[in-house]
Amino acid sequence: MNIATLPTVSAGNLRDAILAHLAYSFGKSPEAAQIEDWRMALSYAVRDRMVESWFSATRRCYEQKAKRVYYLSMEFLIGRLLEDGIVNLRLQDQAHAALAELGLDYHAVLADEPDAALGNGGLGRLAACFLESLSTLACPAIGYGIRYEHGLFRQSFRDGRQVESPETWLLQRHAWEFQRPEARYRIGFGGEVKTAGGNTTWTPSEHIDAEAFDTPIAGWKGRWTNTLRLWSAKAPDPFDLESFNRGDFARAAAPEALARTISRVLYPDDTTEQGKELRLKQEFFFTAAALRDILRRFDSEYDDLSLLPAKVAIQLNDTHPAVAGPELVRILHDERGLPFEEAMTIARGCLNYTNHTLLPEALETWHEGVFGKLLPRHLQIVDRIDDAHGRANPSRTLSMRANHQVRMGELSFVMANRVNGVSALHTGLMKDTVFAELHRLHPERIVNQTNGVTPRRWLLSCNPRLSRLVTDTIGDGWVGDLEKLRELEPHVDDAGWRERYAEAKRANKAALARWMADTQGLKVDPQAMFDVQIKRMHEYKRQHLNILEAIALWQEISETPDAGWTPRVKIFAGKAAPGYFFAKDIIRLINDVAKVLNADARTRDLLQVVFLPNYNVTLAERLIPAADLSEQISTAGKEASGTGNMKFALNGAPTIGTLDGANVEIREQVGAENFFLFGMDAPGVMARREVPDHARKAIDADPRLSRALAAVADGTFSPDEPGRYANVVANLSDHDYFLVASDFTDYWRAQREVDTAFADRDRWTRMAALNTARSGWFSSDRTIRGYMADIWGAESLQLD
Ligand code: NBG
Repeated sequence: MNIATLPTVSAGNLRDAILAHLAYSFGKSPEAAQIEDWRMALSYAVRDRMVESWFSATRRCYEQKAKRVYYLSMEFLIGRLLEDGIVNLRLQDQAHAALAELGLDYHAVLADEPDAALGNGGLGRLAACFLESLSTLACPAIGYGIRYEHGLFRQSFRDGRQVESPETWLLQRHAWEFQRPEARYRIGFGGEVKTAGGNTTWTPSEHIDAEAFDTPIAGWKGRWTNTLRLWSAKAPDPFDLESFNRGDFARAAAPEALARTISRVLYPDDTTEQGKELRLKQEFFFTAAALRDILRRFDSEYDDLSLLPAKVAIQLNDTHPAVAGPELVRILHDERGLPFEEAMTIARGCLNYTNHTLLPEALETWHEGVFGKLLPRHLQIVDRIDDAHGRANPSRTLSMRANHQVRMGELSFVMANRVNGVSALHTGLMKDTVFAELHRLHPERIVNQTNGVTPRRWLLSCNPRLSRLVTDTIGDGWVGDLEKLRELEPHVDDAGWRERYAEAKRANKAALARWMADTQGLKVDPQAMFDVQIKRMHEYKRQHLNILEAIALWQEISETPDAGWTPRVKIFAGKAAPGYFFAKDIIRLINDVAKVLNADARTRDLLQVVFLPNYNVTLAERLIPAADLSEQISTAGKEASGTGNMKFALNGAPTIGTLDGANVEIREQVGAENFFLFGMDAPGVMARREVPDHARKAIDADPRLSRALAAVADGTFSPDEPGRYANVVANLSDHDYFLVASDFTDYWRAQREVDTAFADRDRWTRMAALNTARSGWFSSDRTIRGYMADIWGAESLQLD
């Protein structure tokens, strides 16, 4: 069949396509089909519609000899894809109708899809938003990552404690990937390096094959489709027949099992030493496979390697793919015979690096023992790169090879054409702190690209009620050009329009309350303020500041229940890395506090606390449209950007937050009067840390804080084990690196301002609506345009 002749989609032919796939792709009759079969059949029918633009995009790239962008990332937190596809192809009405004709509920079918949790948090979700924007902008691009069999662990609670179990998204059938057995590369590890006659050769001692799985990513209106290519690890010789014939079945199967470990699990961040070597293997595995693939494609079009920087832009998403530097130099020098300096120059012309955190513990380093054992040739090349850089910059004092470590941040910086931060504040701090010296040597290299989020997922599809109102008001041009939301501003003055805006939020809240009742057995009042903090659990994000404020509020409400309090439901969600015990204590504390507060008949109509398990993209899509207040309360200087903050503002939840990450730019955009600012700024934080006993002083100065901490310490929330939180209390009283105590008083003040503002519902609706109208700048389309112009030198290809 000529795919170009697929008819335009009506509900009728979508229904026929679903039935055809049900029969011919899955061998099921409608009578026998389970929900998963229907979901797969619908997905295939939708996927068919992407293939045409996928082929034409590829063709266009080759015809125009376009520069391609390659986004290398350990994580792509793509979540569910079916609705994304339906929305971007604008098949919602047809899909609803087709399923209805088949006697099926649209939402139930969509909800059957597993949430592909192939990331920890913001870094991975950003990569997923970027892929969608790259397609929307018709920028030729491929995302490269790992096809983890087990994504981020599944979280549940037992007695309030986090329990982890394996994520098994691939146990269900996955509709979106195309296996590419022909795209398979052999990746080496270990072994030895020999130099003879001026040539160096690396002979690895171990090999693992990387096999490609491609997922099409359709942009808005389905006009352009790029590829997400994920690598799966396979043994070169899957089966040892000799052992099998001897009856040693375990040994016979061992090569495959061993190889597969490489793509088996996504590492939770912030964990400790265990698995370090395996993680380095993962990093090299996917990076090396991506580079081979990139060069194969380049070789098929060009025969002059000096053209590489003009045709290839590689983005290193954090330092995880930093071995791309030495690996590309190795290929160009050892395998292709270019002089070392030239190999370095070409590699540097292609590579760019995004830094996503300044937290010292998150800046990757590898001990030279491990690095040299797995990648002996690369260690030599790193040293040569470092020498060359040192010679070219004699005033340099730093090296990428300090204390027997290989420092991936420095390596990435030195090997990059451009280095970018992810918000204005973060980029400034990069220049002043971790990369101060490199910035002095290369003042043109660091650029800022403030993060963004895709409006297709984070407004159009997750919040249909608000989207409908926006489209009714200003037309649907905002979906592809989010800055158009500004056109809503004049309507904010119209009381009737504000009522419609408020109605959308009320309906979203009622839906969330129903869902919480049905699935979690929780009863919450949808009239109350929904105050939401959802993100990975980390001390710098300060979920403990939030729960301490809840405790203090509860204590105060108990004393004066009739003081006109604004009813609130505090909603938390987030996973703690399994080895991060302090963060796990905070989860347990929040659950313990929730138990006591929610059982208190005197206060529970005014204050409730809820911790929803297993935070993921799907849960975020459910919570954000129903939020009234967005908690973005990190210690200033620690949150590189945040992207949840943007999603909340866009969906009409004003922020209570510090001057950190992209909060700063959100406040500029939405207006200071529509943002609840509190706390120290980044310089204030640094100064405060120098004050001896800063935590004690803050606690002594604030009776509310002292009383809240005392309740945690005396077992009010853990009567069966009063000392359970001794460690948390000690940390906050003595050390308090993240300045929870020092920011508490101002946080309390800002929260009471929130109460007052929320009590005047019309005022609140105005603030919320202005947040929506002024968040257009946070589209990832704007961010990607910035990368294309300032980092990649890539162009949008003409769309018909
Ligand atoms: C995270 C930051 C966030 C930021 C995302 C995306 C890492 C290492 N960093 O603030 O903590 O929004 O990256 O840039 O996950």
